[in-house]
Amino acid sequence: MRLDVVSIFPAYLEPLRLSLVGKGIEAGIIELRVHDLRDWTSDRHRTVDDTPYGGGPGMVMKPEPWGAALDDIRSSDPGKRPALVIPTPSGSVFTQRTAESWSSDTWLIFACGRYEGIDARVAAHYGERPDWSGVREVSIGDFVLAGGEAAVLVMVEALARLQPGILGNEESALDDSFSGEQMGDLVEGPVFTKPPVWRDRAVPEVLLSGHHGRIAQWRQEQARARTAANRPDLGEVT
Ligand code: JBZ
Repeated sequence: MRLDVVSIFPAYLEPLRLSLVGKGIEAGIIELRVHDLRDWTSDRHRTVDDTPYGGGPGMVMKPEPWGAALDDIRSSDPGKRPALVIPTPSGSVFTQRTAESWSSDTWLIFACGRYEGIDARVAAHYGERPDWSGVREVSIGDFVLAGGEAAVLVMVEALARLQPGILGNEESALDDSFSGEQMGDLVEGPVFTKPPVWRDRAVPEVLLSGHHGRIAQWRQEQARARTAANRPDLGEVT
């Protein structure tokens, strides 16, 4: 899977070279290219923003650097059609279902907005380009970020761990909270490791019992209790 990220803060994306995503890059499963939008400006001040038409607070990202950057990056592989991903608080919510659906895409180009966002003609234009595979405006949740970079870190990690060969343990991707049908729509319960007693707290005895049926039942009860307490929105727990 090829991933390109365009940002005015390319250093923000450096953490993607670490840990699980970094392993995927080193293994050749993920090809990550990060670009500085200012490389596609032509004025002395490398300007990427301007005042909003119609008035209002803040600044808006100019369309020309975006058009030049996206056309250039797209032309680096005429053999496949990329989708343009634009993180924005007004987009649809990116969920585990979204990650699953995107995980088999061959090429995603992420456009990180700053200020009040990107001139809307950029999304409109690439949405009509036959050599692109559509525009996806997404938000990672109901809070406001200062720009799209942190959202891209989140989305790329969610996509990377779904790539075949990245997790190592193919089971753990399926077992996690939200991952799918495994436990119904429940979050995971508590986990424990050695030592068996720590600061007077013992590991629940059922987990030491070796009785796999009782352990599975206990874990499901714990998951239900946690879901009811922390995530009542996930639907009635029976
Ligand atoms: C997001 C201007 O760029 C932004 C600003 C806020 C923001 C995003 C992009 S993406 N918030 C979110 O996913 O919540």
